[in-house]
Amino acid sequence: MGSKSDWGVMSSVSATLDKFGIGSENRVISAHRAPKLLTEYCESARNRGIKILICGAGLAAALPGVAAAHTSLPVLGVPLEASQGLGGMDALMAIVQMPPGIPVGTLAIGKPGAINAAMLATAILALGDEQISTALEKFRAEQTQTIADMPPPDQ
Ligand code: RP5
Repeated sequence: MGSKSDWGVMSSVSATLDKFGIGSENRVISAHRAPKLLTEYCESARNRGIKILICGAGLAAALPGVAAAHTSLPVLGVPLEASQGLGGMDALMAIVQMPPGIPVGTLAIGKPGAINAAMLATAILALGDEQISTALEKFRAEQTQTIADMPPPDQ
């Protein structure tokens, strides 16, 4: 994430991955404030065994795009609502409009996007991992059952 101030939302990423037994590391690395650190991190990620990068940032959110420029690993971007910003639309526009050839899978603004970035990463990893695939299918079936079991609202 681009700042420690993003953690309130981005903590949902590792919390969601934990449910599927997927390990993760959480780092604050700003594309604008620590560009060299970001380059080093992204360039070494694959050799350290990292499979997917999930980047959350607010304001002029360059983090996911610059990360994608430095690695061919899948990069998922979560636009965040920063306190001095434009409600997250600023970050959404910055993250979603990548030039062709350098993709960032862009999720929804804020917590729903953070959770779904982890869910999407889980689905990608499930393609090559039976245990994760089974855990994901179980989660989806239970989620569906929760909706089916939901009592109708009082009229
Ligand atoms: C972005 O600027 C960060 O991702 C954060 O959402 C926003 C504000 O950062 P702070 O001023 O709170 O550190 O780079």
